[in-house]
Amino acid sequence: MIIRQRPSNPIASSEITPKSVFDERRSIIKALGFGGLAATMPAWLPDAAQAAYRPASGKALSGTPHPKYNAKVLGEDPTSLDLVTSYNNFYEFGTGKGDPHQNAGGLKTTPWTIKVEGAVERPGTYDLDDLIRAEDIEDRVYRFRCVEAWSMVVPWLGVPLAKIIKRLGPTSKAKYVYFETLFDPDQMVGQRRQILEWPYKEGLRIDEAMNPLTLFAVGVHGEMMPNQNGAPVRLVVPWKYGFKSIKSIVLMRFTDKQPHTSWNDANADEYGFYSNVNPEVSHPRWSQATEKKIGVNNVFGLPIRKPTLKFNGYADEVADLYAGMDLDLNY
Ligand SMILES: Nc1nc2c(c(=O)[nH]1)N[C@H]1C(S)=C(S)[C@@H](COP(=O)(O)O)O[C@H]1N2
Ligand SMILES: [Mo]
Repeated sequence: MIIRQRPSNPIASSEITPKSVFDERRSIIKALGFGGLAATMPAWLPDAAQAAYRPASGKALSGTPHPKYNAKVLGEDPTSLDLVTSYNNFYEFGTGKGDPHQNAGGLKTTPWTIKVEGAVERPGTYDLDDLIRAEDIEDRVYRFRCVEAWSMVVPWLGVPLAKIIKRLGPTSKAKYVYFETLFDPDQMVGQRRQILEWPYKEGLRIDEAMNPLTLFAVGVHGEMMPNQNGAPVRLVVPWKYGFKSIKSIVLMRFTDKQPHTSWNDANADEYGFYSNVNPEVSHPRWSQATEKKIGVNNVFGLPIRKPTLKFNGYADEVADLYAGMDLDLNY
């Protein structure tokens, strides 16, 4: 459902309507199968039979297993849920790897709205539950490579971002998509300090955003996305360094110019806009040729390193996006 906004009132109706009334109205709209905007966006609104994607508490979240992006084809075991949820980067909750696990528990993720604006036919403030269709959720195991030269293997649950973007109808001016994370220092203790310029900002070229690999992820390891991993929805862009995979998204803006991004703004020499995983281009302070596999130790109990793959092993799927570009310059 789209929550219409009057230009003079930037507050979503979910915030000014008592919650019980809001929920009731939502279910009536769902039961009727239209929301007043049906005429302009028939392919968008959920039909009456559609189940909310969020399962009842305690129930597992499931997705269609991907024929190619699974552990067997990858030949690597997924990193344990325990490690995926306790070794994190989420500066809104502190800069230590254990801080998000410690500090993100209280983040309120229901209801959750995402504002869609810019060069798009159907702008508005969408309830996340209406952006995500349960039947579109896929189960995909991806390599995940942080710019700090460590990596994991993660079984995500999510919807290809292209499906969502297509329904929103980007116009010919939509050359890039810009994303923002929630800004709420009351809930996000890390935002009380100016570690980065908040809110966290990221962006993709529209063809990168529409690439079939790019996921709008809502779960991991068969569970709803844990707060420390970017609940309720975060990007997963597996051929790019981890920081491109922005967490807890509240805004998507379609633009004709390359958007600002947090890490590029903070230090453009070290973090480029593209940030494709590339063993041939060193970070100014360390090599990117190898990576430490988190949770995988040798017989001496020491972490195993392995060579980093170009585009994190996804070159077949994405190398064409950068044909003719100098990847030393466009790092
Ligand atoms: N909003 C926000 N998104 C973020 C970050 C962050 O600090 N804030 N860290 C990024 C970095 S550097 C990495 S490696 C991944 C980590 O994802 P994970 O904790 O789920 O492994 O999230 C990325 N997304
Ligand atoms: Mo990272």
